[in-house]
Amino acid sequence: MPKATNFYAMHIHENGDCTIPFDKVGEHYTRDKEQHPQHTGDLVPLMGNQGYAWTVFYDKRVTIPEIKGRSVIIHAMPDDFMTQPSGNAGGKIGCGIIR
Ligand SMILES: [Cu+2]
Ligand SMILES: [Zn+2]
Repeated sequence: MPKATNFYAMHIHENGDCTIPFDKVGEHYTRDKEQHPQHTGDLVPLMGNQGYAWTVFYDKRVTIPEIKGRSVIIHAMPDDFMTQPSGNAGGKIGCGIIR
């Protein structure tokens, strides 16, 4: 049986280029030179359920114009909300461009 629910780190990264293996997305998007997890693009964890996920949340950190054309990245592991520069969240397993 697969685990019912797993947590995956989710961030807005600087660049909207999802060319596999997602190594062109840059660092976590941040407006001011903050540290993780205070980057502008540090988001709530995604809860995966047997290969599927859906989420919705409020976030006052970002405005729509500043994130258009950037990317949302899902990582293989949870974000520890501590380790610099990106929360020790493992590899990038999903990428989408914000339009
Ligand atoms: Cu990330
Ligand atoms: Zn971050």
